[in-house]
Amino acid sequence: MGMTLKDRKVVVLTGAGISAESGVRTFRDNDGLWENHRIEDVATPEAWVRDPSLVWRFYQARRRQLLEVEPNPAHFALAGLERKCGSLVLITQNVDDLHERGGSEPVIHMHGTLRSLRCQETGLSEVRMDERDLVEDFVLCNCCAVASRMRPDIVWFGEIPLEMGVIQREVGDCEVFIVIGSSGHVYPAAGLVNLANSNGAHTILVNFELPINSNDFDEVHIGKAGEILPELVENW
Ligand code: BV8
Repeated sequence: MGMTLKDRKVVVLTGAGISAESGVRTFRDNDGLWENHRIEDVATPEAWVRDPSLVWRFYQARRRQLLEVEPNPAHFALAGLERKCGSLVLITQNVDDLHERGGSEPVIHMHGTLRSLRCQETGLSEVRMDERDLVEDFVLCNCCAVASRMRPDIVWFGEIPLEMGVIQREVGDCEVFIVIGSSGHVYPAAGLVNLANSNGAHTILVNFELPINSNDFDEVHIGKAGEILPELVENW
């Protein structure tokens, strides 16, 4: 079964599926709806201008949920894999902090993070997870003379993902590229497997079901990440 990852240069990309067993909803649960809104319609700069309180409610609910969820065996298995490989770069599309809490360090959050908020005037991000930061009202920045409304520190649809330079360099230069828990719908994340293939990397997918880009992978393991990843990591 495949190569051992010892002494290999490994890049891992995770999606919502790796946090599913922690109780964090994936984007495709409930057909990708939240309060009957398509998430693509709520997670956009236009929605933030059009109906800021709707968008704020969506993110405050998910930020508050961070206080109630725990990493699952898949997060811990990944932290264990870091110790086995020559080098491991972890990139996530997820905005929760479960990789960090599962022992992974550092984590590249290409779509931002729920724990921090961003000042719209200065662009400064700050972790804001105290009770007073998790309320229905908007939260104001500490960095401007006249405090301004902070926005979720999230890459919305239509916005440019973070750290794309680092990501393209690492994916373009790795020996093994592993995708865990992603439906392969959202670009540019979903296209990274093609970059890995073009540089001759061995590409592995771990997912609950066959995603639309499953043909792009050399090796596919279907199952719940919390159940099958620990065993896969044992054998890697
Ligand atoms: C960009 C933060 C240009 C939000 C996210 C029209 C206008 C503007 C843009 C576009 C457009 N049409 C298309 C685009 C591009 C767009 C895009 O791809 N849209 C899609 C909908 C078609 N992309 C963008 O806008 C991106 N920006 O293109 O800028 C650019 C690009 C490159 C360089 C320069 C400029 C920005 C995209 C980022 C959007 N923000 N997140 C938030 O979290 O609130 S994306 C968001 O959705 C998540 O972060 C995640 O990335 C994505 C959902 O994907 P998944 O993680 O895969 O989750 P999903 O639920 O879909 O799948 C879960 C999978 O897990 C399933 O397969 C399931 O079977 C599996 N699973 C479930 N349980 C388990 C499991 N697997 C294992 N174990 C389990 N237990």
